[in-house]
Amino acid sequence: MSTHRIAVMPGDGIGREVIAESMKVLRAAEKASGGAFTLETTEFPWNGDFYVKTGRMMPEDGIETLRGYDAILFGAVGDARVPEHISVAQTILAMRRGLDQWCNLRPARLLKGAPCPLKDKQPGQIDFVVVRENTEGEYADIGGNVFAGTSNEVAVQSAVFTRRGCERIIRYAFELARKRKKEGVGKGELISVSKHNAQRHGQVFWNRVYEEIREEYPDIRSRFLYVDAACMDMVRKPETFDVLVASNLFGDILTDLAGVVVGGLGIAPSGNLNPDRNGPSMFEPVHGSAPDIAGKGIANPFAAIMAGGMMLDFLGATAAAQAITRAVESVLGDPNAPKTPDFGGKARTSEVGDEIAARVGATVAKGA
Ligand code: GGG
Repeated sequence: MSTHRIAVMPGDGIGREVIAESMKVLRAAEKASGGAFTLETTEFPWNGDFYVKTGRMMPEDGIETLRGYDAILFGAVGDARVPEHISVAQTILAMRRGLDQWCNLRPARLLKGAPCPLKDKQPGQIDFVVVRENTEGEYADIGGNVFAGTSNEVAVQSAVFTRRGCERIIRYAFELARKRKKEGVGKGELISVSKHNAQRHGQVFWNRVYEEIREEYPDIRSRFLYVDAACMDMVRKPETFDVLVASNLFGDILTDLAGVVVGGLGIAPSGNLNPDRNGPSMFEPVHGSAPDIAGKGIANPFAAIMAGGMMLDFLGATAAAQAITRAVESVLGDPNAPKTPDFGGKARTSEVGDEIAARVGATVAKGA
């Protein structure tokens, strides 16, 4: 039996509501595994309330505390009382950098029952993954302001591209394309997203590293797309995508679009991976705290539940992770199953979570 120690950080807004459902489903999977694995959880109330009380989003030793866990399940960040550049920097960006979660994996799969905004796209037709560089690039905390508050004010924000950072993320993406091809889910194709025509230092470097690494993967068809062309093709012909690799900012923007293309951010999960496994990885829905619907009990929990499934998969509880995927697909594809308003239903967040948990309980395989 394996024991996985999980740090649970619901965060702000709807993060609390959807993480409660994710935990419900994880517990159902744990129970149904018949003791194959257990989850030992600790909840950390590090969020906007914590900031109001202490002046920080997490304690000074927060990252060191989290380092002692096998994985982190995170909800959302965003509280009107905290400047957004502070709340994001002191939570998700701090975890990604501090715990070397250098790979942000964001799958986009069009499932039966998901409200795809594109005409004529069928379930199963869209299935791609964006591999987002997660610790440097445009989100590196380098820059400053001078002459603040005057008409001469200057703000400088630098993007950082290191050889180590670019090589490891691009190589990871090629390996993923190879794995997906072997498993029969991918076409064996990789697109490197860049903007090297306009950003002639960092992005030219990114592209050069990509050109070098693609030589190692003659079995994978690869090409580059400028980020603007990648946005257009994600709308026009997302079925042509398999694996995309992009810098931090481009990956962030592209994956909101990807989420919407396959039904909305309510169904977009994400894994912030430390592939070297020398620190915990963090799993979260792509969506933020959605203050407009927070506390109403109508947030869509699919993304957070799927993020929980990604976490189990990363921890090696493969059968349980697959059971969560099957339960999500079965609830989503069932016109009579509860759905939240963003998916055209009238159900509450907890009703959707109950239904998925019940179906996980019914289908999880022993031995996870
Ligand atoms: N659950 C993810 C979340 O709260 N995201 C808010 C956000 O601003 N994310 C920026 C990012 O993922 O880099």
